[in-house]
Amino acid sequence: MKLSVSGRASAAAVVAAVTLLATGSIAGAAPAPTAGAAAAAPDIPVANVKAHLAQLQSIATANGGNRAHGRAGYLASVNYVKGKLDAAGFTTTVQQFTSSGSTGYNLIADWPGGNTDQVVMAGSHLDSVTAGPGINDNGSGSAAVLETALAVARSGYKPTKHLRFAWWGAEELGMVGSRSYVNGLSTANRAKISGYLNFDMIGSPNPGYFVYDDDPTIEKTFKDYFTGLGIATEPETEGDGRSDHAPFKNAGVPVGGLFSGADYKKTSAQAAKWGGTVGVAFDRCYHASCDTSANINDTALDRNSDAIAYAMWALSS
Ligand code: DTR
Ligand code: CA
Ligand code: ZN
Ligand code: ZN
Repeated sequence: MKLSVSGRASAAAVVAAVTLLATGSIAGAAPAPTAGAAAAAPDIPVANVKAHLAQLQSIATANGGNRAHGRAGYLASVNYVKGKLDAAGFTTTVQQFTSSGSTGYNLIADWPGGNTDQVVMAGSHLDSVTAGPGINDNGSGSAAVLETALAVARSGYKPTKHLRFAWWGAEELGMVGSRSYVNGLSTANRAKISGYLNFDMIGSPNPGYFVYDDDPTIEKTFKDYFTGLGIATEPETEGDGRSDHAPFKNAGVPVGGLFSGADYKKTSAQAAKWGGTVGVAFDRCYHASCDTSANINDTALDRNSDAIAYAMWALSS
């Protein structure tokens, strides 16, 4: 079922809280990936990811300078992403919820095919803070997940497991959209989600390479990718409970993800392995008006985008 969400009038026409036929998780560690499929993952063109970021920047500029929950810039962001996915053959669903008196929207995109009793999900929050356009936080994750989904369509990938992609609303208000989604899943549907991969800030201008250490199988999948690039990673330790993987983890779904750093400062040991500037925050524009298209490190964005594709192929084969 395709829903177009554009403009307040049509948003009113959107059926509130469309019941998702999503499927659930298998408790315990995610199933081990097969190496062969990972080798088949395509390169994600960083130019394409940057083009999505340019669109999100334009949307913010045209809508009061932000893409925050309850503001026109957020709904315009949802419509942009949905339009690309609909054109590529995804089955999209818009889930509505209310937070702080405003209507919020999650965008869910299912790639037709694969075993729907085993669902591999990738997600990111699409909303910004009100202070700025939120290009690194979290246009970066949203654009990379979008381009990975489009790469699935371009390649005609037929995964063994079912692929689902999600863009969450109102994360900045406390993971409201993702919690609404997880709470709306039946126990059975939740038990079919074999893993949820979260991408929130993956293009920080003074980047680090952090891998979520919640699930060993998912963590190893990402670490193997970066080992192949000769890049040492660190466990992500500051984000527990601070992004959209938290509702999934609390519901027993294996989770993982990538992070390039926020307002913490890069140490000399980290600069020795990753480059960049010692004593400066990974993202000096975190939650600020300067989180614009200029607030992105292209190399980190490229590497993390490619890692998303690698993991989605490896975990769904
Ligand atoms: N992206 C931030 C939340 C956040 C802060 N540190 C981490 C580490 C890992 C994931 C997310 C975060 C926000 O949306 O405000
Ligand atoms: Ca790439
Ligand atoms: Zn934020
Ligand atoms: Zn964020």
